[in-house]
Amino acid sequence: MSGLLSLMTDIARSCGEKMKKYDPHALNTREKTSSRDVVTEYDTAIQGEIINRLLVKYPAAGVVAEEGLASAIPYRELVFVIDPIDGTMNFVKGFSQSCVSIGCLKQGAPYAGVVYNPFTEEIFTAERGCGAFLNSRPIHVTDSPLSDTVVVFGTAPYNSECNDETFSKLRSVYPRCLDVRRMGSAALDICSVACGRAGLYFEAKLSLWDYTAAAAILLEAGGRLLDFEGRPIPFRLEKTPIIAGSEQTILDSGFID
Ligand code: LIP
Repeated sequence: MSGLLSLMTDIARSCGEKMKKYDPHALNTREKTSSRDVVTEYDTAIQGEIINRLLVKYPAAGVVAEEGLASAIPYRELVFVIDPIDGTMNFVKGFSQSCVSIGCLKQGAPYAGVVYNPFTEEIFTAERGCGAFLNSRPIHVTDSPLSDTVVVFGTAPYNSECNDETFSKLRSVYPRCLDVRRMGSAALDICSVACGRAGLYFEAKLSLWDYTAAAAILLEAGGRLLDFEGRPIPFRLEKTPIIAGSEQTILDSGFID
């Protein structure tokens, strides 16, 4: 494991451990754009720690982060893309599907990613050309057809204009798979596809920090990451639809003409 991935992994682990010490009944939260879009004291504190520790080692790197550092992608060779707690609503409500997500773009493309769920003690890691791992064991997307897999999806709760498209896709894919799940963390959902636990993931509107770390893991696990038109994801700040799967499960979904 390179020094970069090792640092990202150490930081994700130590910040994840802090998440486990919280009391969901005594959590300071604040609404951002709506009651569905909240931030907690932990999101802010964890984001600060991640950025400080990364920039000590990589002072020339750029940073994009969900809480207040999302206005531009710095023009740097390395850019860290951080979601301090992905699955914030799960964290607030006491569901165990939330994670620390630290991604790294190199010349604008996914280079490395760490996604750590401290509640299940599952850490997904990857670096370009070195494979993808779950708790240090190699992972790969499923080689099954969609009909033999579970599909995970997101409901884009910050963007109600996506409801019709989301539930129309859900209705069309449901008969083509074993069952569906809405787990509440895009990063963990994409990692579930990377390790073959799920066959496909889709969501109509995601931010760069929701998927960058998991994208590096998915691509190293032999998966594909596309938008709803079948185009590669450009890794820019504009929100985008995401489909994650194997070549076969994406074809089987019927989402891409
Ligand atoms: C969340 C994603 C989830 C999506 C939500 C939100 P957050 O990230 O993980 O899949 O449906 O709209 O983007 O806000 O918890 O970091």
